Amino acid sequence: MKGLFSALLVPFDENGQIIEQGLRDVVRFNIDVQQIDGLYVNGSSGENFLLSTEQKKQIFQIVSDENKGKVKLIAQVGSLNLNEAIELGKYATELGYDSLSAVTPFYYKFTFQEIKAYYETIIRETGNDMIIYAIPALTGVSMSMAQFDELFQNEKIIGVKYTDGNFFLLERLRKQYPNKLIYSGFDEMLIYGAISGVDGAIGSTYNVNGKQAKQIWDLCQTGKVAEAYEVQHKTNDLIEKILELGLYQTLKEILNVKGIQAGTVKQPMSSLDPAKKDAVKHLVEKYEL
Ligand code: SI3
Repeated sequence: MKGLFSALLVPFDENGQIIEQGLRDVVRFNIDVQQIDGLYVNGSSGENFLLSTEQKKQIFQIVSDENKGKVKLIAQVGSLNLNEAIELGKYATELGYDSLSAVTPFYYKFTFQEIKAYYETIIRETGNDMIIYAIPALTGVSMSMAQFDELFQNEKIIGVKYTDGNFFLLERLRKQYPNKLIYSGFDEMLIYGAISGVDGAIGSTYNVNGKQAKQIWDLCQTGKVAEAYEVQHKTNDLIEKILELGLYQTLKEILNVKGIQAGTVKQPMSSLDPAKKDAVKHLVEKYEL
């Protein structure tokens, strides 16, 4: 369960339907070309929170079928509807997903005891392992060290996908929990996670730039931090452009340029402005994606 995981992009057509062949091709591209170690399925990058339960299941099934046991699979099943989270968790577990993950419940100001009960319920009902998905910037849920301490007492909670820039807390977690899996979530901060001793990273841009991310990762593992930093600089030039053009729209357009039918994003997100297509093509050439 260590290494680089792509937070899988999902191709949608103009009507918001999953493009099955496109999805299969994105999975293959990640495994064969980007050489990632695993896939994080139905996360933010999969536009999960815009999908129906049936679509989420369809994605879990197609990805598992196309993967054929090649790389590790993590199923993000978190939902404000706990019944849905359980249903998805059971489904992904039956399909053989290596672990579940669930975003901290958001929108309502849940108490920590409610958040803890949410994780315990999914674990009890599915019997699978759980990786907490902590992304305070989007959920508004910032957990303290004491709260992580309480959650990590449960041995089925095997780790955290840590999408945050609080490296003090990350360091405290790493020291206190050498046996829990910690995944760095922000691709533009990969080097800081890697030198802090995380077990891996999960990110959207690895779908198109996994090889370069792997260089940063490998250089850090062998203590070549200055060299890793050079690659991170180049990577962040690219990520900066991607964020300017529109994150998921641009990542999908990059795949489209590479000949993969990655479709578009799901409404209410808006499709890439056609005037930006040339800029995306330029990125593919300039960064040799
Ligand atoms: O699917 C997912 O859950 C993610 O991709 C999470 C991941 O942390 C990404 N965050 C979001 C909100 O997309 C990052 O990979 C992010 O896209 C990247 O660092 C660019 O900011």
